[in-house]
Amino acid sequence: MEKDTMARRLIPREYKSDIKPIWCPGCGDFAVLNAITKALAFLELPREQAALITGIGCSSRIAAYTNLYGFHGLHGRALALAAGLKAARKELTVLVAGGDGDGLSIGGNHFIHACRRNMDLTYVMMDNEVYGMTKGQASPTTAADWSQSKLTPQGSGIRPLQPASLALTAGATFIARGFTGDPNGLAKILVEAIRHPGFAFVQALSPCPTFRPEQMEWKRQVRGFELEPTSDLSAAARRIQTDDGMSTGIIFRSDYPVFQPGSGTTDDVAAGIAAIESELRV
Ligand SMILES: Cc1ncc(C[n+]2csc(CCOP(=O)(O)OP(=O)(O)O)c2C)c(N)n1
Ligand code: SF4
Repeated sequence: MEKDTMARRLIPREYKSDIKPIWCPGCGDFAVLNAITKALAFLELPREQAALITGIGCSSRIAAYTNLYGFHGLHGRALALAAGLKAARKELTVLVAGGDGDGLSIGGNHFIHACRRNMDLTYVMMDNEVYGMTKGQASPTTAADWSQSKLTPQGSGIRPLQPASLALTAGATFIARGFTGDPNGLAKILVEAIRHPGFAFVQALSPCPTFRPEQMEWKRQVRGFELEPTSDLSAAARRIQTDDGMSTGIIFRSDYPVFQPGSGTTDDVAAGIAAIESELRV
């Protein structure tokens, strides 16, 4: 990759690739792409100093739509790959992205351990409360009574997971919720998440107009920037549990030692590969 270092400041569009997104019109994921590129431009991050690692799903296609280093990995394995990359290349800013299915179903175990390990990664979960790519099945964040999927015509009957709550319990040191209907607010959150030393989890409420058209109402339900960060665990837990999941802002931020195996130089490629292998065995 040609070096941006010492070059002029880039504008958000210059962090996008030439590949045209194939997301459906109105998909919230467009706004996540815009928010990420805005945040990178604000931080003046040279493209060759950042990587975007994703799993599989509509949302995970985002890696191809930026011109950062990237890897469109396996379903649910983005965090494992990212941990290995960060172990080997400490100097890279490593972003990770995917859907609620990718991160909480098949990738749920990796999510828990990424939170407790506290490596310096920024993880954006595009939460549309559905499996979009596979045509609209219930995900771990889908309400128990959502009955529009042919697989669960009477609803799944299973309580949804609250991603922020899981992240807090598992030890994430930065937890935020943004909304694609407020791309500037989401970009601000991402700036803080990338700056945060340690594992930063950002739940991006990202509507799927194709399989969850009712989510177009979120723009009337989501409240902007109500949350100011607390570093108090029990206050954060109370905040998450007493909220309807529609407040946005930084919920929790705390200092905790960052886990960085090895010296993080390119000599540590073996350490990176070992980290990926051990993650994939979890
Ligand atoms: C190992 C494996 N299991 C299942 C699948 C099928 N699959 C592809 S994407 C997906 C879920 C997508 O949902 P989500 O992660 O929420 O992303 P979205 O498409 O909604 O953005 C599933 C189950 C797969 N590709 N690989
Ligand atoms: S199916 Fe849903 S999540 Fe996938 S691209 Fe279309 S609107 Fe977006």
